Amino acid sequence: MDLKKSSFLALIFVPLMGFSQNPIVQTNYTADPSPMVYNGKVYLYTTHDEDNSTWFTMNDWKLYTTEDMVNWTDHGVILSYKNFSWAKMNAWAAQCIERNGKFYMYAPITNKEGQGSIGVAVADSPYGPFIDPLGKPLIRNSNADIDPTVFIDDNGQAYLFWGNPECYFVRLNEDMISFDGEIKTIPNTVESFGKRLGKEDPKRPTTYEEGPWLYKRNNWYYLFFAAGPIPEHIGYSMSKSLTGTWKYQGIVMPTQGTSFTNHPGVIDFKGKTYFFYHNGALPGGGGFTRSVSVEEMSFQQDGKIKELNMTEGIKKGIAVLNPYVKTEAETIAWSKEVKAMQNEQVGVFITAMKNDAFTKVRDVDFRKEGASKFTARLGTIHNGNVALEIRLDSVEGELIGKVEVPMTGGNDRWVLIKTDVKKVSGIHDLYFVFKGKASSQILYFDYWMFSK
Ligand code: FUB
Repeated sequence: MDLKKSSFLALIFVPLMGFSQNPIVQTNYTADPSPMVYNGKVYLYTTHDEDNSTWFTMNDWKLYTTEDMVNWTDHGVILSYKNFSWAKMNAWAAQCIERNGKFYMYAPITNKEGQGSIGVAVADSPYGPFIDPLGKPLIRNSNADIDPTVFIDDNGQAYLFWGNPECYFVRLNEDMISFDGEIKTIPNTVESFGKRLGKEDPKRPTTYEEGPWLYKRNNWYYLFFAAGPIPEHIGYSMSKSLTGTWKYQGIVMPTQGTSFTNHPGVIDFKGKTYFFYHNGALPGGGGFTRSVSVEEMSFQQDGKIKELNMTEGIKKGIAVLNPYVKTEAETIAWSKEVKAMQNEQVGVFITAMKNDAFTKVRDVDFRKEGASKFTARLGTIHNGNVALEIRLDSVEGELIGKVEVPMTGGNDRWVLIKTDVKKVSGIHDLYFVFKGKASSQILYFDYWMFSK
């Protein structure tokens, strides 16, 4: 990306107001979405912009999952650039893919010599732990070795595509940690990627910028990419073969919002196609404090894509949530003034940062028989006047229960509290509203469940 132009971004802003599902994570800044469907779940790997970043300050990758496309569970950091012995810094846009029960994460990192490189880390589970089996980069081709995307074709042949300002590709071997043959480049022609508008730049004759993503539908291959000039939009090309010839098709999502980069990720899940991207829509958000969002994508009869805008997000979930099993407090449809954190004692948990901070969980199915007890693991550093309210259907909706949280002394010390609640049945949106007089870190919340 051409960073000189980033200040232009201050000038544009698309407000996302009213009903909100986007950005899908509000408890941290996330970027560069890499969704993967596995065993009836969406695994969304993201990069992580550190709070208050004024540059790409990115140290690790995070994982979020959903089964209903509206409630997302935060699994915290699953890999850091520090897990690669040869890395100096930078955990940029990565992608994870499953093959024969193993999970391969392709990750662009700056090596100790300061060069762009792509590593691969392997795990037995989508949650990690991911281990670098090579002890060195998989790709060290040019300083443009960023934004890897991986694809396994129907015949089992895997490919890695990547790069800025050229789009490189190579065939991966079946072991997924080595490659076969030479690295090739997609011709950076107007036919492949469309003519770039704006000031002429011989290094960037087309709209291709970075962030490639591969997808296949009805025997058409799609190559989505972040397109220039800066600020980026998302464009796409189509081909009957992965190795080309690629033909530019136009814009998927125009430049919108306050991030000067964007980054595509596309999946099919339970009969629908979803398009993930990022913007700067969270409070404090911008080009270096980005947030991942998602839209439903649809196609014309000829396979072309209907242009998308950044919206408030997915209006209708595709499954209900069962409140009778332990549910993580970091399973959230929407939240305000809440941060996700993690430690050795409980893994990921949330912290309410202010009085009236809240989390919303959508489409909770209490069924006909209903619930009248509630259990939660909580903690606080404050003595008295700290509570969790349980409300239905809106942040000011019916109060069905209230848990007074006793002082535990820290987020490494917790208490499990079981309490009676007003009987609730049927499907509701559930709101946890956090009350306390302190100016920060009101309470810690790890998990909850209802019972009869
Ligand atoms: O997140 C760092 C860089 O910004 C990514 O590698 C690009 O795709 C852009 O999103």
